[in-house]
Amino acid sequence: MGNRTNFPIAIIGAGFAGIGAAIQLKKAGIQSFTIFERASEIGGTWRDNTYPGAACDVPSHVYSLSFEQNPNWSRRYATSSEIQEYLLGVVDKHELRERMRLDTEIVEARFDEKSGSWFLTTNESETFTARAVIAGVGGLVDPSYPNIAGLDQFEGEMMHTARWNHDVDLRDKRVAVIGTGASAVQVVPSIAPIVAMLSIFQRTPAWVVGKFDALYPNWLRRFLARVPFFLRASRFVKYWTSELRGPIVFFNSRILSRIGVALSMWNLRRQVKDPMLRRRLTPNFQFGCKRVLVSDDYWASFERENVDLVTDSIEGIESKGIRTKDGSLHEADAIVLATGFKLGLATAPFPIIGRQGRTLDEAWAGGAVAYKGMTVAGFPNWFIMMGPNTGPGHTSVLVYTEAQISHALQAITKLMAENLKYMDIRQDVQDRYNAGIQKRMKHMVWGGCKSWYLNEDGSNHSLYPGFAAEYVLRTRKLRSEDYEIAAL
Ligand code: N01
Repeated sequence: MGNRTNFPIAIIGAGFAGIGAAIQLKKAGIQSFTIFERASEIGGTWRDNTYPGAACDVPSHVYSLSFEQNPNWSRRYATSSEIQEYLLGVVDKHELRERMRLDTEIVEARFDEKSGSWFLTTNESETFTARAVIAGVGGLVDPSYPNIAGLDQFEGEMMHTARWNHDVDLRDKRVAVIGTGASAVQVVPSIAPIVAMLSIFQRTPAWVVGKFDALYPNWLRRFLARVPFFLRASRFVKYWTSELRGPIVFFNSRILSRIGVALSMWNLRRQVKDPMLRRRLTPNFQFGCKRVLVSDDYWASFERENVDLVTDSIEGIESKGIRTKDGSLHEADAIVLATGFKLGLATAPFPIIGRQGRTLDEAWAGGAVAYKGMTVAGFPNWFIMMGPNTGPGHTSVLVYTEAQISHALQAITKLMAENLKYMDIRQDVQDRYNAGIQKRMKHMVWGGCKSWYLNEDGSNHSLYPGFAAEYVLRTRKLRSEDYEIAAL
């Protein structure tokens, strides 16, 4: 292989994607990488989301790195802190800390065509040069604060689920939760038993299916540690179970949707006795159109005396609470914003300036597009993790991420081995790929309602329209002919 030390690689972000990429680079014998992380600790989503009840909604045997399987998950769906511990352990095991620059935010990246290098500028105005960049900055990172009048007028405590303030004690307080998405279904049942009063402001009810979470007994964990074959088998089974259920979640098929609706309605009936309440909690959009939620106790929370479902729309926030359009003031001591995230994968995380001075935001003005979700024409040697149209609606995102890591690694290995200046995906190849993705999108269920999956114009640049296995097959082999290649 070419000169390994003269090929500096920047990994941006120390979440699952960045850590996974670093491990695989190391395993391939490539040591010349630096991980840049804007926060003071690694972990991404699992460092940031510490609200009560925060956990994975994909079984942990699949929601972990296939090359770092963990026999010790304490339960089927690990909590946020357990996942963070797992990531910390993996970082230590692979001695990644020495390659890490924490508290270092990349604020600009500029490609220099002459040298085939990216110049990365940090928030401290330092500049780093990288021959290749693996951008693992995450897709759902920065909290989305709702555009509600008077948000800053509230005199009580206010916090977003993704920025939980653990100094605030909610015990015996009147708490309002705005939002009923994946974060809300976890936080609501966790705080309902301890607060005096919980008002949940629902704009759109969600389809929720059973989670069937369970603790893994010690003997099983010991067994899985001793016989890794069964750990791999467990992952295999859980992965294929989610894949095979995929069509119910993503295809625009009335028949398949009915299966999902039946599962969800069963879940609602077993948790809520009151038919009136059930009606108010029942969605009126097609199953799968928004992310299907997973919980055994979210709906049951509404049966509690101290929990109130508010379906009147919000007029504004005042010093003492939330005013709804019917004129009522719902007084609260604390407001929890379970209002989701800004969609990071559809825009450049910071100014990224490629060939001929074109920015990534300019390239994505009509919607975020990347070949196989990873490479963008005009931005050579830049590999996006969890990029456009690579999100799953039905299984572990890490299956896609690992495919991306492997693809980037193949390209980087080629660049190094053949002493190339750069590999730039051909515009025609990228256009053809995207046309195929958008054509398939028409058969998917996501166009029928409003969700974070969609851009303002209704186009979908976030999810992958198909099975994870198909994506993995499609990305398995680097097709050099798809790239414009320049020698040094
Ligand atoms: O956010 P969301 P989330 N007034 O965008 C409501 C991942 N995740 O944090 O549906 C009133 O889903 C909004 O209402 P509506 C997962 O990929 C994973 O819950 O737009 N309400 C909605 O109910 C997930 O999809 C895990 O009408 C307002 C809610 O806020 C993604 O993160 C766990 C409002 C936002 O729901 C986001 O989930 C948690 C307003 N002005 C999250 N603005 C895992 O377990 C917004 N809403 C892996």
